[in-house]
Amino acid sequence: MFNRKLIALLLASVSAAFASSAVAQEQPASQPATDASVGRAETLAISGFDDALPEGLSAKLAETMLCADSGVPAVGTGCLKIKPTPKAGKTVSATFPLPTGASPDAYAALSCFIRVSAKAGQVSLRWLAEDADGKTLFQRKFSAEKKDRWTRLFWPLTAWRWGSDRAGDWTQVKSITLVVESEAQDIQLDELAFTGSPASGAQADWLLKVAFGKKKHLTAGEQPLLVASSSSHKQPDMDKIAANFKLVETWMGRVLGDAVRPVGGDCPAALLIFADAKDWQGFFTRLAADWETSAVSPTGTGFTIQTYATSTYSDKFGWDRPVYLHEMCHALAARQLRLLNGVAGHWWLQEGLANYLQLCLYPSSLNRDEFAANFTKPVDQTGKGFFKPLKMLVTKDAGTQEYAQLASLIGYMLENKPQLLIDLVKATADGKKIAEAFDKNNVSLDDVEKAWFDWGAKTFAPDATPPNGPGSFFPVPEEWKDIATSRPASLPAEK
Ligand SMILES: [Ca+2]
Repeated sequence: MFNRKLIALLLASVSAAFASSAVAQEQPASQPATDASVGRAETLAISGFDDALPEGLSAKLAETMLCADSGVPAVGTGCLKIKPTPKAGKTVSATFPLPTGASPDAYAALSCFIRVSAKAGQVSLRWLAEDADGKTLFQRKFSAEKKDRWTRLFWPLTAWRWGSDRAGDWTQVKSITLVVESEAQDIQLDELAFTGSPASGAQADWLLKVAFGKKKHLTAGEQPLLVASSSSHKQPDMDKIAANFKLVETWMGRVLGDAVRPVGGDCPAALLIFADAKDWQGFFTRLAADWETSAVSPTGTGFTIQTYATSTYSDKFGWDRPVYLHEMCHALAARQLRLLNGVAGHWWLQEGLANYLQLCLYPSSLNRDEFAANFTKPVDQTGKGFFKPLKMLVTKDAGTQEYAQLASLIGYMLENKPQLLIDLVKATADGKKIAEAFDKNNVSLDDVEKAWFDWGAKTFAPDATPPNGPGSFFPVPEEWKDIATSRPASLPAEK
């Protein structure tokens, strides 16, 4: 089976020190910042908190008030005080709608002055950037230390993590929410704004810096695709991997139709290739530090987070490594289809697509006899068999043992129910119930399970002819027809 495990980054609190990506500037209380230092010309002001509370401000389990009398405000005549009134197990937060028509993607960072008061001496906080439905598209953890003076903080938009609700881009962000995640007497804010001009390619530059630092590396591919490697790959190899990436993008565009709705901005679909497992796992440590979360290093041979696919160099495979294709498919499904990686409900489609494509091009990844043997007995409805009831697969973030079934399910839908697959992807990406997609196509989950099984029993019957030579599962997609014929007859298996 595919030797790939999903281990997510854990959302845990880390050190009190500000990571390099949240830049602190000290601002003495007696010296309010000037307009020049705030850079007004390049600023999308959310509020200066001088004359009135910002329109639409809402708070959960907190009082919000203007305060002009509890110290010198950072800028102007007033600031905002958030006074938590916490309840066990409930979230303390304050939400700030953005000005109508504002688009934060035109700015480089969120910025504000902050001053906190807490018994612990510091407060754990998190920004959420939300779409029109209030779903989190981006998030940024940070902590603020108790001080008697203002600190100005910047959070570059390149170093915000995606949320686990919805994939999107900064043009869709309609509000930001400050979540208070530890005890605090009060939190004061001033001059809340998006600021600075984003450099072209900033997201890719940030990613390469986190991945490789000053280490020598090669890159290939054109935006939105990026392949980068600090390992033994030579440039011709890099170009071949990038060309393969492009074919995945073309294939996805052809078979997924109007489910292709890329996130905008300069967010790349990337494949990062590290020299060895240690270097690879170091990337997740550095990434977690930049995001101020803590990381659990992945095991196996590849891992994709957001639109960032990662793997290592292998002498055995060179450029033509099955796991590269697999992870590139995950990265593109996130960027082009807005399917989240490592999130229940999205998982079965992500893994179905990646494993289907892997089996199309690298059939040695799985033994065809497993299908032949298991399509002869009914699906065990208790979920203990090789194949699981579909109702158990579509809601989970499960493991590698279901990859083969998911690949066959995608294969079935692409051949027989392509519109159903498109509608399932769209409903999932939009956070809707997948029942809507089944209804629209006049089928039920049970109908699909039965039809998929009957198709599989026929397609993988011991006397059926494999579509692309012995041991193959599915026809080679047209994008790879020329390449597939020039490949060695039997590539090594990656298990
Ligand atoms: Ca102010």
